[in-house]
Amino acid sequence: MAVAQTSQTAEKTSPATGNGAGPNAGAIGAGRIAEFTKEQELDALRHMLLIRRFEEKAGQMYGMGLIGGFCHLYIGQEAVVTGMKMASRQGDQMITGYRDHGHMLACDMDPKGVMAELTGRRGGYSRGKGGSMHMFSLEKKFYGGHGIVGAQVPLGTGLAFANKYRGNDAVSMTYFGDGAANQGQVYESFNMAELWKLPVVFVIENNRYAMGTSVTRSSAQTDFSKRGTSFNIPGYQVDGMDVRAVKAAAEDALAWCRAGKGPVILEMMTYRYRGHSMSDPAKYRTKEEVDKMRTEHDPIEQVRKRLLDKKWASEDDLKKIDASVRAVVNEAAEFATHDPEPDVSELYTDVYR
Ligand SMILES: Cc1ncc(C[n+]2csc(CCOP(=O)(O)OP(=O)(O)O)c2C)c(N)n1
Ligand SMILES: [Mg+2]
Repeated sequence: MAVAQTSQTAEKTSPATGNGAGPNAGAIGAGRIAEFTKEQELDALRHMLLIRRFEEKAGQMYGMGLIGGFCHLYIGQEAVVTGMKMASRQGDQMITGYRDHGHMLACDMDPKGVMAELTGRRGGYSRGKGGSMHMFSLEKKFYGGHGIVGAQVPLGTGLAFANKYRGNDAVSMTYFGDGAANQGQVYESFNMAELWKLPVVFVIENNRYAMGTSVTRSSAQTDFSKRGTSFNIPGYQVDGMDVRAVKAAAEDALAWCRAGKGPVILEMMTYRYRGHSMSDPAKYRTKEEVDKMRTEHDPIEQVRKRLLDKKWASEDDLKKIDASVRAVVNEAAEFATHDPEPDVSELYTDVYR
């Protein structure tokens, strides 16, 4: 299957070494690597660039004191959510933790509404009262935005239960980190998901660190694709820096779920370039480690290079795409800076008791 194939590629290109494919390698279809057309490469580039530029701008605005509270940037991990989304269908749901801006943008949520939520303004997705970690869009099938590590995993499993109950053919894409993968509630969810054959793809974004703790310091089993073994959930390691590998794996995993075969685990081997949150000086890793990832595995650079090599785009074309993405982000930042804060009378609205 695509994932088993990509795990071989991943040995050369992936940021982390793994043990290859998961426990049931080969169970989900034949070997296949997603070759992108020109349009698909350009689509992936635009989506990943939007996330990158949005996050860079959010980092700047945080530095200017415009964003209060927590702010966890997704820079470096863009290929994961982009490849997953490219393979998904309308109606599929997405749920994740607090490193969530990229997921919202991938769900086509309005960058203005996301940025305005970061700055606590009325036009934000939670009317300026939720902030970076707490945004939702029923319309775009994005279910948050959760600050409690791992809390989204039972919720994402619940979305899958609802899909099965309603017979609507949708799949829940439930994302969590390597740190969250050590939470007890994750395994209760795995058990129910397999027992009831729920349509959920558990996407473990292994960016090698949970706050300042590396996976090798915190995890007895660092091959997260194997975490479902005792529940009979198939799991695969995927090069999460290559959007084509992610899309191929996602297609197979989503098809498996839609065929009623139950959950799948995709361990995305990825990396975050910035600190855990804006207040993290990242002293637990070397500058060389980060630089190596940026120069050798950057997900956006990989697409840019392929486009140039195949002569599907010129440097000038790529500059134009970047400029158009920057314009969207600047407009969002402008809105988020000038939109008014919520009125004091809103203090007790939208509060559930
Ligand atoms: C239940 C709970 N315990 C601890 C924390 C504090 N905390 C916030 S993020 C985090 C690390 C999680 O790392 P990981 O799951 O790898 O996700 P990443 O930040 O790398 O995306 C911790 C321990 C929390 N928010 N909730
Ligand atoms: Mg992590």
